[in-house]
Amino acid sequence: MPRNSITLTEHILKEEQKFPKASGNLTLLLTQIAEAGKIIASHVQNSGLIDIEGKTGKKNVYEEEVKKLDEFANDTMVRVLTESKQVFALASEEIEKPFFTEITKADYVVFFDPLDGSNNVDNNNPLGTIFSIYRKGDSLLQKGKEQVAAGYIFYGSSVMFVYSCGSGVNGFTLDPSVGSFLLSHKNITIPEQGSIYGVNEGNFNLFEKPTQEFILSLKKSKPYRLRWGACMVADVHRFLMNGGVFMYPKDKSAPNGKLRLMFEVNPMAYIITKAGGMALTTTENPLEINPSELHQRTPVLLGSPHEVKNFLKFHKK
Ligand code: FBP
Repeated sequence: MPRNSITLTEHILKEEQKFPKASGNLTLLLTQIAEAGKIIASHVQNSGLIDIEGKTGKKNVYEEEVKKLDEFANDTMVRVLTESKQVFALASEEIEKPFFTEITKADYVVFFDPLDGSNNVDNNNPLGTIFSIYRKGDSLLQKGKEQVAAGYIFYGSSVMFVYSCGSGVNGFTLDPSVGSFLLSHKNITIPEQGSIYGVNEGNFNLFEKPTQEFILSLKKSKPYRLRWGACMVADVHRFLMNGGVFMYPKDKSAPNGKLRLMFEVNPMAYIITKAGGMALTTTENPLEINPSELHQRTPVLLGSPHEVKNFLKFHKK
C-alpha cells in the first residue's frame, strides 16, 4: 500500500516542533504507549490461538474476575511505561495502588485502563486501552482538565490509535504490513448532532426519572437508533465519528455509575471535548471534578452538543 500517510511518530514530532521549549519527553512517552498498543493488539487478535483466553482466578480492586488478557495488557503497559523512563508514577484500573517508578526527574503521571470492555474478552468483540497523561504535580490526583494528553487504542476491525495533546484529535490506523500507525483520520470533529444513542438499556428501570424521560424522548424522535457495544472505547469512538450520545448514568444500584473517573471518564471526556463535543457527569463537567479517590466512579454522558444539552434540560427541569 503506497505510504502516503505520515506515521504517528512523525506526526507527534511535528506537533512537538510547535513548542520550541518541548523536551521531546512527551513524544517518547506517546510513541511508547503506541508500542504497547501494538503488543496488546497482536495478543488480542491471536487470543483464540494462544493460551491467553479465560480467567486468571484472581480478582481486581472492584472484586471483578481478572481475565488472562486483562493481566497481559496490564503487565505490558506497566513494563513499557516504566522502561520509557518518562513516568514518575503510574496507576492502572486493575491495580489498587499507584506505582512510583523512583525516576524522580520524570515529568509525567499516567493513568490507564489496560483492557477496556472486559465483557468482550473471549468472545471476539471490540476492546480498547485507555490512557490519560498529566504533568506531575503536588498531588497524584488532579482535575481532568489538567491532562496534557489522553487517548485510546481501539482493537476493532482495524487497530486505531486516537489521541489529543490539547489541540485537536487525530486518528491513526495500524498498517500490519509496515507495523506502524499511519495518520488516517486527521483533526476529527464530532458532528453537532447525531442519530444514535448508546446506553445499557437493561438498567432502564433503575435510572432516575429525568434520564428515563430523556431516553424515551430519543425513541419518540426519529431517527435515533440504539448502539451498545459494551466497550467504552468502541462505543465512544462510534459517537466521536458519527455524532450522538454515550451514556453510563447513575442508577438505583449504582448511585455513582459504573465507569471510573481517572481511568475512563476523564480521558474520554478530554477526547470528546477536544473534538468539539460535551461531557457531563449528570449536570457537571467531569473534567472539573476534584478527585478524592484513585478508583472513584462517576456517572457519565458524552457526545454531540445537541444531545448533551438536551439531556441537561431534562435534569434541570
Ligand atoms: P471494565 O473496565 O470492566 O471493562 O468495565 C467498563 C465497561 O466494560 C466499559 O468499557 C463499557 O462501556 C461498560 O463497562 C459496559 O457495561 P455493561 O456491561 O453494563 O454494558
